[in-house]
Amino acid sequence: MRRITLSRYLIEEQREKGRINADLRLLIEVVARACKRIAIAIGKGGLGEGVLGDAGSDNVQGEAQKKLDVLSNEIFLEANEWGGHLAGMASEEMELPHAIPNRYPQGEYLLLFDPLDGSSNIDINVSVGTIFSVLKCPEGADPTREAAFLQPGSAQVAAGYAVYGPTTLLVLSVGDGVACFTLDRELGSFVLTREHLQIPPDTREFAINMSNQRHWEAPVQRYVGELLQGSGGPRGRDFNMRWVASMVADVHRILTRGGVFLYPLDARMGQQGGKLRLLYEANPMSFIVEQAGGSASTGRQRILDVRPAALHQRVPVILGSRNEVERIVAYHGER
Ligand code: AHM
Ligand code: MG
Repeated sequence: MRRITLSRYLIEEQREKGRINADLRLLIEVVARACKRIAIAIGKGGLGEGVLGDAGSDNVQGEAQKKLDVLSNEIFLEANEWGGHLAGMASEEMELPHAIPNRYPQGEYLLLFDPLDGSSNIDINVSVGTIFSVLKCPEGADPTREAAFLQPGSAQVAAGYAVYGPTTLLVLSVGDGVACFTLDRELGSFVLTREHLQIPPDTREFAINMSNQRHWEAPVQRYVGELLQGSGGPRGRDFNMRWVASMVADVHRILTRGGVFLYPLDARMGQQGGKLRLLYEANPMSFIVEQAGGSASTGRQRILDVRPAALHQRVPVILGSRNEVERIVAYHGER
């Protein structure tokens, strides 16, 4: 069997397809290496120093940080600042963009990331992940300021995520479909295991935190209510529900067998606009989902078209199988 490593895949994307340049290839290789280090730390669990438990600090969103949130953020910063491929970085765990130290050369790309997504699953041995998004730094923009990062998701040049589950996977798109790599732990390299991932347009599976039901808006109440009525209701069939509470794992299931994921607006979050962050959660996941033939919407607008106003802006997220997302968007329009 011909084994295609991530390095070879990227070289082919650069040389044969001309989709990426050497700097973007390096950037993705460095991100993959950082994900490997995070996977190793997670794999140690309670045997590792400073892996499980609370860090005793809050991030910019006022959420309690886990030790692994802090560690993963440091791994990402350290791995990415010296290669010369980046102009700047921004993270869920940092209020302001991270400047590339002066002693290193600067590149043309901006890297945005959620270093450890699904924090509530860290200590219980359930899948967590890393999400990343790559933008170009606009000509003349200052990459130490948030304005440089406030670009719509449609401007992303690459996006991906790692899932740290029973196997460690890296799912990637450089705008040429979606490919999935599995970490070969003996060799220490990511190997291509699925290419041209496609999300089926129809599904019988949905993912939502049902405990928030009483706070949802009417269109989401209606949609989920119809699903719950099963074969006796307006949809005429039964639906299954799954909620891992790690967006990476929930989205990965949808990329594998279809489904729809919702983190909708909630009456308690009116001001903040949603739970999930636009720039380093919703946008990269929406890029991947669209590249796999699915759809991603806030309910009122395509996520990749949202013009960001702030680095840590939040949005409602509805993504996955195209026909279900379209139905939910239509319900929003009927109000
Ligand atoms: P995090 O970035 O702090 O981990 O929060 C994001 C996570 C998503 O991975 C997941 O979809 C959601 O929060 C789970 O929310 P809930 O705790 O309501 O189930
Ligand atoms: Mg997150």
